[in-house]
Amino acid sequence: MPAMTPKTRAAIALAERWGAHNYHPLPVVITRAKGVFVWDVDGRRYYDFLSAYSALNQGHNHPAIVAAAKRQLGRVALTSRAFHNDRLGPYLSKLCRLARQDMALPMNSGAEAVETAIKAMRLWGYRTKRIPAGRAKIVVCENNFHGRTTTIVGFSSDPGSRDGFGPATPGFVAVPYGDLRALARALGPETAGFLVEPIQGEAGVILPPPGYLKAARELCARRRVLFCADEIQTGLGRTGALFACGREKVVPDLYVLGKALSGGLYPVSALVGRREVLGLFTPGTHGSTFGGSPLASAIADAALDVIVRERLPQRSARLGARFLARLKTLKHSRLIDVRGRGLMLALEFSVPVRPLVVDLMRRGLLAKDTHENTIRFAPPLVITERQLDDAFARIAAAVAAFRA
Ligand code: IF1
Repeated sequence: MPAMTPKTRAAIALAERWGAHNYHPLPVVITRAKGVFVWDVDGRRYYDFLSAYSALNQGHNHPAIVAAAKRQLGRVALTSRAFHNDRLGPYLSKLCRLARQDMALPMNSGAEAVETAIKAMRLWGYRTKRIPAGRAKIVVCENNFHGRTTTIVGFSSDPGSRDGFGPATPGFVAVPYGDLRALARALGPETAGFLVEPIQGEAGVILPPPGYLKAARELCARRRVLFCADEIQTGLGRTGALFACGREKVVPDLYVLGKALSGGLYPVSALVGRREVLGLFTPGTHGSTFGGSPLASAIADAALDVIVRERLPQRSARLGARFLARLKTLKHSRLIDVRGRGLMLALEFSVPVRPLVVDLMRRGLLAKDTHENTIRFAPPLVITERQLDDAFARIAAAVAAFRA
């Protein structure tokens, strides 16, 4: 560990004393941010190569999103859905047009939107597919990450996420990620939906075999099973397209979105999809106090505008290809894989990378290890070529100095 300054040490000690220890953060205390940079309490600047797990695709405190939020705070922040508000309609119509879908249901956190997707798929299963009451199944993938609620962790294959929180909600079947034959075997008359990440994030930036998503989508259509893409992390430009599904010309029945939907200013998530599914919700069957609030709607509306106006998916594709090519030039005896799509990239080593992560922090770049041996790089998509090259130089120096 690098020597901590008194300011940093005191800030960490206070949070550790009063906060539950459900995280193991890097020993850096951030006090402000702008674009691709954050500053700690001692005034040191860092590149943010985590982007709050892709919630900051538009960069920290994007001026257009901050302005929209301030404008809305001067008017009305929250109405509840017991009344209409004048910001929800414009936002949802923009979101649906962009996603080329019929309807959206606004929620707050990613996990809540995944829960909404599960309810929607079950409802469709009973009402439309006529699955006998209480029998609906949802097929998920091994090594998935969809959030932290009791139902979601119940179908996780990660003991750290799942164990100690049972009993698990029934009705989920897991198949290996990327395995079409296993998926074909798992889909049956009682299957309502297939929930999948187009690229598995938490599992370590795992790309499915080429053609998998397309074939899985077609298989679901043939078997009358809903195809639901969790694009909370991969969506909204991160992987070099508006949606990772789009890179494979796949149009799901349902998208789950979150994170960058607000550009990081506020928790905003949504389930976006076909009327045949979302149209089944009726008053009283689902909801949220804050979901679709005027403030959330104004922020998300502006966050979507930034993605389109600044052509962030195209930027991510171009800069991601450049960055991946550079990462592939790195030589290290313990480096076993370099992979990614757009600006969602990873280096996999055969040894734990925490020392590399800590060294990168010393060199002014924040990134995070996942599954011990993999380091993930996901800068804000607004990063410039020069910044990316400067960041690469720091990564190259840290990798060269990395003694496992
Ligand atoms: C944490 C990972 C990322 C997600 C997908 C749903 C959610 C997430 C595909 C839930 C959230 C997060 C949450 C964060 C760590 C993180 C993560 F390392 F676990 F895998 F991004 F890479 N679907 N991902 O990635 O969204 O309810 O959190 O808004 O600390 O748990 P949420």
